[in-house]
Amino acid sequence: MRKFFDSRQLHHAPERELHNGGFTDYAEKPSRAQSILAAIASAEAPADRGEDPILAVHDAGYVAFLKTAAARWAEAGRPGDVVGYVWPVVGRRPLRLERIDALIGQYGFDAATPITPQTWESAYWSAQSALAATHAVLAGERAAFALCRPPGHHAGADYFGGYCHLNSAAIAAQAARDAGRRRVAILDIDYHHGNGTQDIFWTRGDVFYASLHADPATDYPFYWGHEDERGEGEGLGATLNLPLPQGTTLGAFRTAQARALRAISDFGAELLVVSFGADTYAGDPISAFRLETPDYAILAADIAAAGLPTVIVMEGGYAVDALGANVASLLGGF
Ligand code: OKP
Ligand code: ZN
Repeated sequence: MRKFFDSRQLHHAPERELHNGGFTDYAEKPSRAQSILAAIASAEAPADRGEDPILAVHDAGYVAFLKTAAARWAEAGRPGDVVGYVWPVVGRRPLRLERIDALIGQYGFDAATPITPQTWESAYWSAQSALAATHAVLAGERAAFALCRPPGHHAGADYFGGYCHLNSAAIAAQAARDAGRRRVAILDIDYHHGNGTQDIFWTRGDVFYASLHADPATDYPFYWGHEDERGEGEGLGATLNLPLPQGTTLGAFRTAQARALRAISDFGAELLVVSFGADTYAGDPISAFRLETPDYAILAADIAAAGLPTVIVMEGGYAVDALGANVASLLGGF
């Protein structure tokens, strides 16, 4: 299987994150990618397809914000990483906002995703890795892997959060649509609900979003991923949320995944994007499912049996020492 990664994806390295009222090391660290690289032996550098495929998903004002946030922060005399503290809870509308703190609230939804001077560069190449894998599959590969880091599934068209800035899975799905695939499905098996991906395709009937994740009643991102969220308008029925309780092991996870795969097949998808998070692993430091390393091979074999051209995009997974083995298990099983 072809695999894609650009070393510039290592540059984004926030110093710390707000966690339970104090500060801890940033969980989404560059060593995650190094653990995966060591386990998959080699990865190709992606081509540079420019900003157009990113702007096919993301708002231009938001992209301009991501590129300039760190410089504006420094201009305001602030040391360290960009972090917000105020959010427009009643809804967002276009406003003429000047202060960096106001923009962070406008374009973000949590305080645990600091932006650094290298964030744009790393997110850009993460998206390019997803595009490279997508174009490999469009050109006839059965499957390809994008080592996306930073991850993407919490990022919406015009907001960051949950360690995510550009939504690589959504960018991949949109690129497949623009290349003529009429129906595309995204299967999100990260521990967390991919609220950004869901939001991007919420009113669209051409991209199906199915997610297995920890019940948002107990787990981040809390406000999205509940069972009754099914899409709207032309997208009604093209969103499927399957929340699972903390403590979930392979049996229940596999049953839910089979349900998602049946829905994807009924939808008539021509191409599949898998948002893969290894934070469902029993040893994950920020999550509470109980999957084991060999389980990923079983899940991957079930996905492969759906018979669709498949782009596998990396999302979360924070047990750094086991991360490479978990990814290798998934790719091997596929
Ligand atoms: C990203 B992905 C506060 C906890 C914030 C954010 C989790 C983001 C997960 N320290 N947790 O879906 O793996
Ligand atoms: Zn996650």
